[in-house]
Amino acid sequence: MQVTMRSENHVGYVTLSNPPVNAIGQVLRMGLLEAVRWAERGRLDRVIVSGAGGIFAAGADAKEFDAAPQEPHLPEVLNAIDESFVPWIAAIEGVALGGGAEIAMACRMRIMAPGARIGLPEVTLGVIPGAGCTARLPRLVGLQKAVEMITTGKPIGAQAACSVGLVHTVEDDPIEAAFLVNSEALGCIVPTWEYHAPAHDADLFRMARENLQAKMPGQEAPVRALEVIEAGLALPFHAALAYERRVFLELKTGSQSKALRHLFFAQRAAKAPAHLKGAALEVLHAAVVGGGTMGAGIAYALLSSGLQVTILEADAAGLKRAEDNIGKIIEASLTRGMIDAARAADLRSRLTLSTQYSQAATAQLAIEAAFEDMAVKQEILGKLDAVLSADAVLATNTSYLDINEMAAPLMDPTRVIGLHFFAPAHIMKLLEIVQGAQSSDRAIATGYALAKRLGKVPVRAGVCDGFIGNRILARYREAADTVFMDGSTPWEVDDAMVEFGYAMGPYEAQDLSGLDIAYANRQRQAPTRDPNRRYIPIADRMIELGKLGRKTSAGWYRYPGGGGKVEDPIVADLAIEEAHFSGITRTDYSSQEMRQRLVLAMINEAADILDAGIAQSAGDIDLVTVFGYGFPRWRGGLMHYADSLGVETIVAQLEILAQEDPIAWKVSPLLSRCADAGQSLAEARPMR
Ligand code: T1G
Repeated sequence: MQVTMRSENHVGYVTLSNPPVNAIGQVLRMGLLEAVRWAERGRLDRVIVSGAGGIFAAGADAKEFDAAPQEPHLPEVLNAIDESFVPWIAAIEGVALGGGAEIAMACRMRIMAPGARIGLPEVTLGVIPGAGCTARLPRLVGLQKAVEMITTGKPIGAQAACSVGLVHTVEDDPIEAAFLVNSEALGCIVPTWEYHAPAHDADLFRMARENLQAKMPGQEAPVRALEVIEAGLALPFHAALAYERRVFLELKTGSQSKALRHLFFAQRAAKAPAHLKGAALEVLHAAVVGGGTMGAGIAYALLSSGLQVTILEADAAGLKRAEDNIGKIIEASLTRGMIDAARAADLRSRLTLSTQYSQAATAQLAIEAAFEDMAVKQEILGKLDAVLSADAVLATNTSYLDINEMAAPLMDPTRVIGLHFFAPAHIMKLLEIVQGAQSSDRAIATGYALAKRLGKVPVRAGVCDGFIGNRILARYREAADTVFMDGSTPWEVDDAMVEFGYAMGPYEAQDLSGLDIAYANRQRQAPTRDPNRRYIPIADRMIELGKLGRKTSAGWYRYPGGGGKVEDPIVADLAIEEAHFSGITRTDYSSQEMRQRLVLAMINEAADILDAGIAQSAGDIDLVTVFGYGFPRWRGGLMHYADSLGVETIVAQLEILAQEDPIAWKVSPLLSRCADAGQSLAEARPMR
């Protein structure tokens, strides 16, 4: 039974019970509809509906989205609640999201527990609310708040919900409070559907449309939700619901919803493999070596998860820098209201900074976040190896380097893993867990447990230059530089990729991180680079010109006065000059041609990464590209997008490019195998 019913003194208690999150599937909908009839047969004074397991309901069962809708449909169930002569009161604990919030809105009253949240995250799954919310919510909270909640998908807390009129009161025990509601007062509350719809506001809708175009370009659901809200104002309530349903069903089967649901479930599947269950070391104290930008971000993330943290630095100057960096993050969190003064004090109370490795002796985990140099990292790991207990896990935050080589000199290389955080480390959700040839199950399991504790999305990566994400990034940048050299400019390439859905293009992004990082990697790779592979020298010229990016007020763009980016004709001329030296006749690429080349380059490289077993699955590569590199979520990640194009189409396009440059565009064997077998990348498994 997913809906239990009992009555006491003419009060009905209906409990939603479909663990773990009371997702609303057909069985639960049937149970709810039966509960309405049961309450009416019993002529109850009221029904108090709540959720089992400390959660009201997480919304419609997203696992049912791919199947044809089955009766009873949720709108009809909620209309039965809304129109029943027995008033329902929603007693909300935990979360009431999507359809869960819609159940609550169909009740006469809503009472929330202080820590509960209520929201409409449907647009994050590429759909719009489909059970009356676009008509009920504006009636309850007004247009402005309804538009904001539905188009952003962001939930709000109990006090905020009470202040905007979405819930009537906030009570420690919502069920008890619902029982105590005066029957006459309850009887005076009209059904939600009888509330007057707010007046249309043309300016509000125009500004909301402009805002969505600016903030969520390319995403269908938020724009369609706005359109349905607006259309609903001019329709009778039930006609508005019918229109909402039509749009919901249309979006549910669309590519963007499929892509967003793919990511939703891929993210939840990203957890430690079953064989690692129970293998993790319990971490209470962690050490971070290096208090630079990355080290401070990692330390803040560790502190925020409740750990004791020791930051180790080489000298007093390093300690000062570390203290300043961690202080900046704490201050920024205070300013943004993400933490209060008490929380800031708590964080500081669990932080120690020292130049003495002995201060980290009790740490169960140490993460080095020092300069990207093998010798430096080996020296640090050696010092940690000597001080920490034998079962402590040693991790490196290296972005590219070979952790097998790094671990080799240690007494016990099995305790070494890579924990590759992404800047800013306390905000970016991706964590690449790099498994060395000798990394023990305990070390890997500890990495996964840390990811869960930090709320990160863990993706296991094998050892290669750049692991998963940075290796794809290197190929993306090489393709961009080739297009730039052969007939474009950084700003045209960037514009093309922003049109694809990135928040910013590869050149603007590299100006943020600094051109010197990629330069150092090219220098490191130079001895082993394929001499027959075309090399694009433009980025090296930039280093010679001292154009390192924002940090030098000039990179691919100029940043006069530290302000916004300005195109730099000197940079554009570099390509013309280099093309002349190389005897190249430049081409005038269209935006579509640029996008195609850059995306195909990434797909081809990702296929090789998957084929080599560096990544475990295409879904993992989707998580890396979305959560670490800004690939547009509503396209589902790089490999989901590739499957939407079709592997055979991709191979055919690559083969055309391979005629131009057979080395750079060598078709990944995995793509050829999938095309021959009619297999998708989602089904592909590594050869090794
Ligand atoms: N459908 C199916 N399964 C769901 C689910 C859902 N809506 N939400 C969570 N799960 C599964 C999840 O896959 C995982 O499974 C387990 O529950 C725990 O989830 C009609 C049409 C509720 C805040 O978008 O935000 O309503 O991995 O790991 O961190 O208008 O889950 O254990 O097998 O995330 O404690 C709108 C999505 C649906 C909410 C809990 N609702 N869920 O977070 O646990 S559309 C949403 C969440 C809709 C209506 C429309 C979170 C959570 P497994 P978890 P958590």
